[in-house]
Amino acid sequence: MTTDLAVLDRIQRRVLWLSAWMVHHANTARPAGDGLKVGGHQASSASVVTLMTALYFGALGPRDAVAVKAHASPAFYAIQYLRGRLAADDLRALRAFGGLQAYPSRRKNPEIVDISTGSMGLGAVSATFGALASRYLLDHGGPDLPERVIAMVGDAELDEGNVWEALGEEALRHLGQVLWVVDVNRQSLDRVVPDARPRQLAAMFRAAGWRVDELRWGRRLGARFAGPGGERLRARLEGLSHAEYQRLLRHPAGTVRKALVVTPDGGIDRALDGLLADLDDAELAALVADVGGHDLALVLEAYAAAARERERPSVILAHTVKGWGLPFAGDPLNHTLVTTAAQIEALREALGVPSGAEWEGFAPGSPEARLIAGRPPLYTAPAPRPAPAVPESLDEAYPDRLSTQEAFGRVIAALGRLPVADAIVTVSADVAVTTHLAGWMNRKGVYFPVARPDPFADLPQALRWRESPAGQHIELGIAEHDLFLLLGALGLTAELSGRTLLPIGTLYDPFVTRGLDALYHALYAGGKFVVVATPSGVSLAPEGGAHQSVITPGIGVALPDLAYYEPAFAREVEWLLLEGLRAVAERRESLYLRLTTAPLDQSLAPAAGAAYREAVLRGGYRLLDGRGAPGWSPERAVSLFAAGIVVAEAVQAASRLREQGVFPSVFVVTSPDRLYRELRAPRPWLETLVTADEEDVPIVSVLDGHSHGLAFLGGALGVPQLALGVDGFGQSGTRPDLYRHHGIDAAAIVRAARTLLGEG
Ligand SMILES: Cc1ncc(C[n+]2csc(CCOP(=O)(O)OP(=O)(O)O)c2C)c(N)n1
Ligand SMILES: [Mg+2]
Repeated sequence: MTTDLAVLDRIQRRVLWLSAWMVHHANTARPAGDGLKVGGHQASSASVVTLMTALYFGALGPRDAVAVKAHASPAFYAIQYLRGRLAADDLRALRAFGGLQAYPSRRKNPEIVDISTGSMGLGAVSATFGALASRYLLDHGGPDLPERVIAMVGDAELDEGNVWEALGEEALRHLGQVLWVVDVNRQSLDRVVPDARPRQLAAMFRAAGWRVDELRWGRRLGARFAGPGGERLRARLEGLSHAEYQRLLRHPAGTVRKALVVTPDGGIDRALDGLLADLDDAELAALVADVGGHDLALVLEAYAAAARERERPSVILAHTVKGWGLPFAGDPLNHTLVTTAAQIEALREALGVPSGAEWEGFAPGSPEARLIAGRPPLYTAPAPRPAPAVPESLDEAYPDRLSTQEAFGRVIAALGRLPVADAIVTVSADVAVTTHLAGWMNRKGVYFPVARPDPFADLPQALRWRESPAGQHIELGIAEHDLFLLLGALGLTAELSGRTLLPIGTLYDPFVTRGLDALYHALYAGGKFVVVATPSGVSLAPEGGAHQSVITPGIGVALPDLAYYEPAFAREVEWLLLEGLRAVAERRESLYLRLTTAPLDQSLAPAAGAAYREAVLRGGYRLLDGRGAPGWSPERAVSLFAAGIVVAEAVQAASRLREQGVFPSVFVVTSPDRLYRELRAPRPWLETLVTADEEDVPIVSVLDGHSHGLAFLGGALGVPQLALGVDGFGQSGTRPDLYRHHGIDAAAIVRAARTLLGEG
């Protein structure tokens, strides 16, 4: 054990060196050209060097996946290099175009990064939902992979509310395979963190049902504390505020003693002074910096204890020094500091790295190389199995009047009868019933890692709440961050565990923005899933402005890797949901369906058929054709483009316009996003919708959401356009009230058309 520790210590010094050096190199040796600072977080890396060395060279098993604290990426890359998974040239390209990313990114470096991190708080939580996803897989006959999930987290990162949103989720309490390692360096970006924080953290993790292990001091200080009079030293150190302790770390060695033994009234604590008399100044300075998170043996013990816990998640609160071993260790402003030439030179000497050997690892046959060679391999996900086949259509029969939300409920219930349903898992943040998942849930049950009796089992209930490990619906608290991070995690099991799930999440459309950062992260991290957002827009009329969504069409258009659709008719919902699931199965993209509770007359829809289906998927189709009417001329023609529920308004407007001698065509836009994205295609679908004789025909667009969602149409077709939509906050009223108020009703469409024809 002793030899191992000595070898591990030499390894951690090399990790420290390489992480500091690659950042220094990125900032000094590479011509930047643009005058921008490269940056790279030497101090944040140094603070986890011991924790990460102990993990990657002493604790990690081949079935363990890791999410690394975003700002520790240099230390992570140094470790991957020493473990033979990166080359020195990779390290040289840190933060360069095409090189290693600033923060660990599965999207860019899937061969080494298990779980993407970056935006504070999201990485550790996605990893933890990843553990829930793998538990779900295991409970549904899948592999037990990854077997453990370990997240390294910054202490100030835990300020982010989404962390506690997640830790409140009851299912997580049952995940014994989760370990968080918190780097308690008592510093954030700008400041020393509040003194009560570590105590609060321990209490909050305990309250969430976690096993808490705190590594406050190292063994050398521990031994002193246990010796005669040692409690006095402990009381003195633990009585210091964070800022006072950080100050102690910054003191020149010669002044630490004075700082410790001088009492507030200017006297001398003789007992304490005597207690420290056997230490010279340098020894004393080193002793007070002996925190638990830099004591390799303690850290290894803590990892072993956490691995034995199987019933509940564990957290290790490891006290560390930000910038450990660097000249700016403990400096409250060290977050963005990068070593000077003189400082890196001194560090090289201090860490025993020969000049010219800056990029070297360990020589073959050296004790360090032998230790590394003896470690089990790092996690590599199994190759994904072929995904389940998704049918093209269900051929459901729909009633004459139906909303797209009701259609979704029917489609998902019908899907439940097919074999592909085995791969489907639904998730909702406390709105499963109101988003029409009840039929599906009755059939498939609710997932919970342990079976629980239904307290209402003997009473008549419209929805059976049967919770068991076999269930296929996961119900979350009212926590949209959790919804999107869990969807992202369930949507990444193909890559991380070798099994493809088809996750479908439901929420109210106005609350997409509530979880938007998490949705963005889930997509960036590579998750593939379906989001059904319903109801949307002001069509939810009496519910008022707080529940109506205005800006989500723009979000749907803008988010990468996510196809946004707003179907009008029930058949379209069926086709789009099936196609979305196929896109998930084939790892192409995610789907965002924006639905409504307002019913629409289904007899307005085109007859079902392959051409109609293709047009729906491509983003739109012509519903009513004005060109066939006697007397048609382009000067008297107008194109009405409508998305979703307001197609009914466009159809009504068309009929009034015809009465006024105008020749309207009505186009249904099923996806503003698809139409927009495909503008750069050689033959954009939008251009195929209109004909050559319509090339000067102006456009009125309308949707139940902000007008800019369709405002690109006129520019794309080179014709004048008036874009109608909801450009202010909503309010309560009837649907006609609100459509009139926001100018998206048939009358407003008619007015806009006449304005464009110069008859305003
Ligand atoms: C959501 C978000 N807000 C702000 C930042 C900017 N930021 C980067 S690091 C940091 C402080 C992190 O402190 P901590 O988690 O304690 O990290 P460490 O001390 O280990 O560097 C902040 C605020 C960010 N990356 N993400
Ligand atoms: Mg910190």
